[in-house]
Amino acid sequence: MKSIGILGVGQAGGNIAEIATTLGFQTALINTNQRDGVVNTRVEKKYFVPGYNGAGQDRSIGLRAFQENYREIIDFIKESFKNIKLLLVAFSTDGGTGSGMSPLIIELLLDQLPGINIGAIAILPERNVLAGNRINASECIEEISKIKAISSVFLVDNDQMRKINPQSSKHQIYLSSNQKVMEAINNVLRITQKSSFYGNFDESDLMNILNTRGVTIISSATITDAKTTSDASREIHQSWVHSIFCPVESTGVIRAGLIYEGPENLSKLIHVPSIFESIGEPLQLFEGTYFSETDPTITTILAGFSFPTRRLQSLEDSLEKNKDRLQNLVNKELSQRYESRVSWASNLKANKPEKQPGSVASKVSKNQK
Ligand SMILES: Nc1nc2c(ncn2[C@@H]2O[C@H](COP(=O)(O)OP(=O)(O)OP(=O)(O)O)[C@@H](O)[C@H]2O)c(=O)[nH]1
Ligand SMILES: [Mg+2]
Repeated sequence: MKSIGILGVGQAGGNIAEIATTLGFQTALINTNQRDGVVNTRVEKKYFVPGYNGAGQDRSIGLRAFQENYREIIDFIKESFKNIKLLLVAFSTDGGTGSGMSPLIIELLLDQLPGINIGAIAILPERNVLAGNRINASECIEEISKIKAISSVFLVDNDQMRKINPQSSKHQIYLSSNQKVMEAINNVLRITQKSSFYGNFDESDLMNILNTRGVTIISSATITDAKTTSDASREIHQSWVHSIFCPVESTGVIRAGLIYEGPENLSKLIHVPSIFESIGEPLQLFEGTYFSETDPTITTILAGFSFPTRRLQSLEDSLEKNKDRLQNLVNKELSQRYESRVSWASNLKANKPEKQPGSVASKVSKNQK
């Protein structure tokens, strides 16, 4: 039984829970819209907030739906997960349901599920989304970043897939983002099940890293072509830039994992100081070394980063730039009227003479010859 559970909230969250189910995670989903949730057929445990039909990208509706039903929802979550150590709440930051209710769900779960750590898989929208989505994402991230006892926050960046596949449909971007994030988490859990003579990376190591408060990324680099330690370090740095998560922007990793899988002779290319040169050495490093005849792969888990200011500001920039135009749109919504130029013409409609009252019988008899 896997020790990490996935709770999907809203449509994107439900889609991530769907993939997590296929990988063998315990999962559940919550939505305000039954029609969104029923398509996630593999997720067995589902809660649809009664009396709602989606939140229509309105975070306050998502929040209200949770506030009105929080006892039932918390009970549903408690019953859905057994013997897990970490629960990751998955949601998009720019819709209404997941973005609106997830920060409060996480806060309450931290109180209500003692002994289980709570983290987040929060999806950031692509760069071309419109103002309403940007506002939602900024508000949501701000709320998440203020939760005191939260564990790892995985910031899944839909823009990362868009950069690789500029021509893809939204649906393809979503599907591959969902797959990649769950595969990354599944991969590090898989490693904790292996054993090695030369250094095990076990489940407590992983949990130690993932329970770090702040932003976490996981990435893997294949170093088949590396000849020197600096080649290998460069491959690792590239994997941080191209992962499914918001790229690392600053120094300040707190706990990290470094796992080598592959032929014995290439493991000597791992050089810790040069790997961490650009982001600073962490407080704690957990290493694992597993020799096999597979392609040489280095998986890194970096936890405890600050929220990526540059990426988040790129979401906010276009709001700032369009501040007046957006303000005008809202004012117009309230004030707009249409004034007809031909109101004088209403007088042209002559009144018909008043109807003469009279019985049907008298009219019929008048017309009889
Ligand atoms: N990675 C990923 N992103 C998704 C997926 N579905 C939607 N998104 C993102 O989420 C945003 C829409 O949010 P939803 O999750 O549909 O919203 P919701 O939480 O269901 O809230 P409402 O629909 O407003 O009730 C989109 O703009 C995308 O950024 C998905 O399956 N994967
Ligand atoms: Mg929805």
